[in-house]
Amino acid sequence: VNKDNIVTIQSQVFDGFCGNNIASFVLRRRGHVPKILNTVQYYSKYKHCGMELNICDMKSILDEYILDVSNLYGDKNNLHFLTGFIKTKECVECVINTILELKNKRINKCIDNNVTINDNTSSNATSEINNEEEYLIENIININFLWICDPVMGDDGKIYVDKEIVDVYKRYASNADILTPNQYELELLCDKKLLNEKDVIDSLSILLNKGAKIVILTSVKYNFDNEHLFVYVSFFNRQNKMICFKYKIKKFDFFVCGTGDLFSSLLLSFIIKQGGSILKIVSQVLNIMHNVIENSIGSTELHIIENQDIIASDKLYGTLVNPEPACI
Ligand code: PXL
Repeated sequence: VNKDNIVTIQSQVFDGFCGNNIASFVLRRRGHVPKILNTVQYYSKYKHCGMELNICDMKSILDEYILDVSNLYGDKNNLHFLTGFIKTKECVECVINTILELKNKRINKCIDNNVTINDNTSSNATSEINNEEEYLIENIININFLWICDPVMGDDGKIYVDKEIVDVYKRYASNADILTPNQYELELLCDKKLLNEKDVIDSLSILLNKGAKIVILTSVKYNFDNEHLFVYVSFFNRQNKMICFKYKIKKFDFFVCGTGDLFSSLLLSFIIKQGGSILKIVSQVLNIMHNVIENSIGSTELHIIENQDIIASDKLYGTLVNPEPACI
């Protein structure tokens, strides 16, 4: 039985690298055995011609998976979901319902069997918690059942999925353990332009208050700094205080879709294989991203295959960008 049960639900393209063409390679190259559901089969990320999985076909695959999960895998196996590009409202709803149904089943089973699950909502006021401990991913989310939701909707002011999906994510995305919006997606989720750090913190705080356990803004650029991008990681600590750190990243002249997909698949792998401080994990993911992007400059595609050894590695290449506290 495969203990490391990853399901990745994203787009597939004939030519190039985005969605599952990135996630399946990254996850497999890093030693995982993901189950792969392709939500669309397009020509490329630039030419969305081809086909979309219809709701009946998607439902029949996910229903079969739910049966297998309950019959074959039992309750001891970990379940990890990574969701990205889904084109239609019906399919997004189907995916979210499936994940939440499995999550509720798992929680009820744990209660029935009197198993203690990692309940991160109860704060232990008497214990002294140092900073190191409050950044441990195991203390923020339940690693045994994990949903990383990349609410893929668009980039740079342009939507590339059905517009009704915005409302679905507004209502349900905060059920995710980890949300990884880009700048435009966070603006859509919170109906707020991100012009400065206060706007970012306010928006992240809205999603955390709605129930998301960790929200990572995968990049934002400010008008007053043309040289850098900023990445933000936010969560509540056990005292229900919002923690927010930022990473200041050198901005490359490279605007190719797929960087978000590389981020989310690396993030999932590092969480499962390594765990520990979420701040360190994001530093490591950003270190790999930096190198892959730098080695892809001049191309219209991320050089995923050419950089496979960097992608597979747990080592650092070049300098690590350290997080600094954001001003809450
Ligand atoms: O990287 C997001 C993404 C995923 N899948 C498809 C895309 C894009 C962005 O353009 O076109 C098919």
